[in-house]
Amino acid sequence: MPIHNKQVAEQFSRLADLLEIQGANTFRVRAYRSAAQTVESLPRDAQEMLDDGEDLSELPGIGADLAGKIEEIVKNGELALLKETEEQTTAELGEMMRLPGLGPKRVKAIHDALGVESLGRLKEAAENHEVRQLEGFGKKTEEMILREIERRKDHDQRTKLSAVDPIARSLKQYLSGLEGVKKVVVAGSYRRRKETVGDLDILITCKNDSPVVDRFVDYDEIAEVVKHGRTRSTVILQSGLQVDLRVMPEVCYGAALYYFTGSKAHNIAVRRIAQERKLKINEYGVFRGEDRIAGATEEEVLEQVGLPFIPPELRENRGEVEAAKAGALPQLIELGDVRGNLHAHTKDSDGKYTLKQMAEAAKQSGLEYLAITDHSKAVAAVQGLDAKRLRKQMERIDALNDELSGIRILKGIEVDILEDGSLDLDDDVLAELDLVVGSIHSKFDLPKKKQTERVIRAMDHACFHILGHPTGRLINAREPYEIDIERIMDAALDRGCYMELNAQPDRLDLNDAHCKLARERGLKVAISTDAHATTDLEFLRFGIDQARRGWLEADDVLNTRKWGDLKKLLKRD
Ligand code: DGT
Ligand code: CA
Ligand code: CA
Ligand code: ZN
Repeated sequence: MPIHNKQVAEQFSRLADLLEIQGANTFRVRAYRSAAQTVESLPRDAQEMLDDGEDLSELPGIGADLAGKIEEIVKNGELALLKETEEQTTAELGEMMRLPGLGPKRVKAIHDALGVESLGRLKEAAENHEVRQLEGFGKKTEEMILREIERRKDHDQRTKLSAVDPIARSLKQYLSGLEGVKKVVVAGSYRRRKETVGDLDILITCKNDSPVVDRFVDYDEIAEVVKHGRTRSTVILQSGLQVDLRVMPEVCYGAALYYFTGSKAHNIAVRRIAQERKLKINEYGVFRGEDRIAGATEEEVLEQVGLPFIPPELRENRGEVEAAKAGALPQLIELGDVRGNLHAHTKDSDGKYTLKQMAEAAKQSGLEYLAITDHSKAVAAVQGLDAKRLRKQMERIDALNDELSGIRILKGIEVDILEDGSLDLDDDVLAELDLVVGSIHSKFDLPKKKQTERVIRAMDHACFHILGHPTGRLINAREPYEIDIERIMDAALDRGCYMELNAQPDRLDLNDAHCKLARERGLKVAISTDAHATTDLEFLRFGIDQARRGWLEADDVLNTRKWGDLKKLLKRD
């Protein structure tokens, strides 16, 4: 049975949680946690890599032992050590620990004092104000627990796009191989490339009477069959993801694809236009009275309602229907438009590869330039660079540029924006760099006005270029900090600064709506992978997905330019 990276990563991070609760050695805990991250960010399924004979122990932070464990999970579906550890710990304690603000120590304290062993019981205990009686706990913690339990419920139901990708690919491959199947397409939010996906909506066309639905429910990754009809079915996969499958006649394919791609709000807006033309539009076609006048392709469906093709990423009823009507749809950016990457880490801070390895990987992936932007000294946990080490790195980059051809390495930094808006390095060293990305990595909880002014003050520095991951959110894990993003955009525009769309699939920060706001102001965006490993350079495609959802054209994006042209844009007066 295929095991996807998401499942491998989940087993490692669960193991780390449980070991932590047991008070295991922190290095061991950290090793499993980092292995989870590494596996989750692999561009291909570990299973596939093993099938191709690749040596997983060559991955950063994965030694022989961890590589063996990955193989064990892929082969057996589970890790014996995890099972053992689960039996030693109460299962839900691990879940409780994942609530932000409740570390292993606090979970242990609640468990020991109140006998709480499940999230349900924890919720009760918080509601009955039992938690605040404990030493070191207060009303605030209780409220936080209740809030986080609520929030988790929402998150558990939506899966990050990056985790859905390999699952959808496998399923599509399976379905395409079934006898009689003609077309297989994943519609819904997945096709719109939304950052998280609620469920997969799959459309199939096939030869008459092919038993496709019966074959679908045989798929070996299915955990539960919820519905099984003749032309439709709903199942839950092992990964927890729900799949809705529909078999449609070929003549309706375009109409069905259009309908099930959504979004619902977009469909409703288009239906209104159809009604003005005295037409009816649904998943079977476009109808004038009883006559079906379109349905086989999306293009002909849209043509009948007087609209050009609208890229799926735009279909959110955020103005795309009006723009289509007016012939004013954006010419969306594509992966091939990108020439360089403006945020990457090396071993000098928390990256996993050397400067040279990163440079070669960037060249390999076809980039013309790569900015090395390691952390600055305030991020002490990863040994961020001080001026002295940064200058040394700059010398090494100069030497590397002399040595390498076909790629230019830019001298950069991801400098910390300190609490008062000053930068973590002096202006004189910052001025020697090609590129300064400034980011917040501390004091996430300042009041909105303070947080906003902190960032604006940072942009006052004449050497500041790009605001890194501008809202700090982590999808399904951390809310954005309170910040007035529109005010910051205006300030950036005033000062000749820019914003990042961080393409890490956990971040995607700016989000789609923010990108659209930036474009409307004429503020340019950098789509950067924030690569911590060579394989992370592939995150670019998630950034492109989000940028397209945000209406961005190639010209709206800084790093579609040749370095010579970009350099001029970075010059501040
Ligand atoms: P998700 O699954 O929550 O990430 O989001 P979607 O957009 O995939 O939503 P889903 O799976 O509920 O439905 C798939 C598509 O089917 C949706 O995007 C539009 C279409 N659809 C579903 N319900 C309705 C409806 O009541 N009216 C219309 N016009 N379209 C609908
Ligand atoms: Ca869906
Ligand atoms: Ca659905
Ligand atoms: Zn950062």
